[in-house]
Amino acid sequence: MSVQAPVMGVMGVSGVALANPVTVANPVKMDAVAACGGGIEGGAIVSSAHTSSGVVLLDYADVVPGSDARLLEHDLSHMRALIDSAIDSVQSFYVKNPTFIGHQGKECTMHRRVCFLADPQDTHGYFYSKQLMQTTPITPECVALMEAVRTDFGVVCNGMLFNEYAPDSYISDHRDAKDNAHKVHDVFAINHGVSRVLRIKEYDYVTKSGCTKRNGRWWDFATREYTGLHMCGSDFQELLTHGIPKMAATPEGLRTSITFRLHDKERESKQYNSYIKGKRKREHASALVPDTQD
Ligand SMILES: O=C(O)CCC(=O)C(=O)O
Repeated sequence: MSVQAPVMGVMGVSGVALANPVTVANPVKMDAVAACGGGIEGGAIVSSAHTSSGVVLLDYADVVPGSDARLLEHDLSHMRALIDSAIDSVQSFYVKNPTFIGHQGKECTMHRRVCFLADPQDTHGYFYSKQLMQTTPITPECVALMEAVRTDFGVVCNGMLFNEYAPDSYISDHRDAKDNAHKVHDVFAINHGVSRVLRIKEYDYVTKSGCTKRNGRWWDFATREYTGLHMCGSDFQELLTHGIPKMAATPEGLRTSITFRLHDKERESKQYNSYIKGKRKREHASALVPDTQD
């Protein structure tokens, strides 16, 4: 059994059938969700099912037949020590609230601490919003954890992105790049620390972002410490966004996520060249700004 079958409604802007407007739960009652291990859809807790490869939290084929997008949850309690030491090993590499120049020259901030580890021979770094996060060479503790993730869950990966969230930190709805850097579209995330909400939304092709309550569906899941969340399927990153929103009542304490992806320097070359071009353009533009100081 997977998530409850939705009531199908109007055709959405994306061309896929969307459900009738859903009323999304107000601040999720974390305890209730964590206790059942399920998600909240339109305010109702949906069921989850155990499979040999984890618990199916969301099977999007129930919404859009033919889709292979699924969200699975895995118990990682046997990896506690590995997870703890990997997180300890990266503490000095974090960058806090990095800023970058985004769309139309707007200064944007990433509201969290982040670092990216991989072998620089495998990748130029982590690409996001036309930016590049430099690669920190991978620590032995991270190598050990990555090896365990590969062996136990068959996740093909060579890079680890750490996101650390304080109570007021968040990551906006987004889709992960599904070409260039990531040959395999699956993203495997480890949860550590306090429970936060992972929000999955249908992608709205008009606004190029997650849907609203009126034109699509969304699901909230409580992240649980020492579990892995596996966003898998060839169309997951095409049809769905994910984010960690700031809620009205976010628990005190830190949450860290470690996401594992496969990076490929050769496939990144187009993205890298366009990043370098953009960087040169920005540097050139700022060199032309007159110095107004005495
Ligand atoms: O913190 C998380 O679980 C999500 C991180 C994320 O969205 C990402 O790395 O793309």
